[in-house]
Amino acid sequence: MLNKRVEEALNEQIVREDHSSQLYLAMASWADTNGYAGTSEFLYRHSDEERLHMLKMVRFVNERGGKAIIPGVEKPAQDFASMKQIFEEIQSHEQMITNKINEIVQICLEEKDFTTHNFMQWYVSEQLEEEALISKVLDKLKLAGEDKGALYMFDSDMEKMEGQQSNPNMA
Ligand code: OFO
Repeated sequence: MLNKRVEEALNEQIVREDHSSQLYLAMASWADTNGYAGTSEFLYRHSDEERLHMLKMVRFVNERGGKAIIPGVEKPAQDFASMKQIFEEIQSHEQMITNKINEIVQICLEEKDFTTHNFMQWYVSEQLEEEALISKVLDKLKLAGEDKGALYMFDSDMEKMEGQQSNPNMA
């Protein structure tokens, strides 16, 4: 059976992964309707990835004899001032997620749940990749500044920009 404290921590993380997916979907929709077609593709993909993170955790909790609680949909912000605001928000959101993932790893150690500790390492590496990716995007945005031509180039680059390299193994 899954340790109760670990199960609760994982269920709280399921809510956060779901919320991340919705938040990035709202950002994708904003970008799509504000002339940033390339960036919207990047954000749609990112939203899908977050949903996979949630599903991976749901399956794990259930496989280990716990019960995954499926959260309701919380309406995220719908309007953003600029691309810079979007990516700064993603950066601080992902930093918060990294802290939460680390807290779960700590709980696993305290409860001596080494199986979940092992499972969580995938999320630890994923966060490392995501934070590196977002800071790369922010560097590009800073270089572009307010220049319309540079922002146009940025947007078309984003369409091709890879998301996470690792594949969320659902098995
Ligand atoms: Fe980037 O948040 Fe999922 O893990």
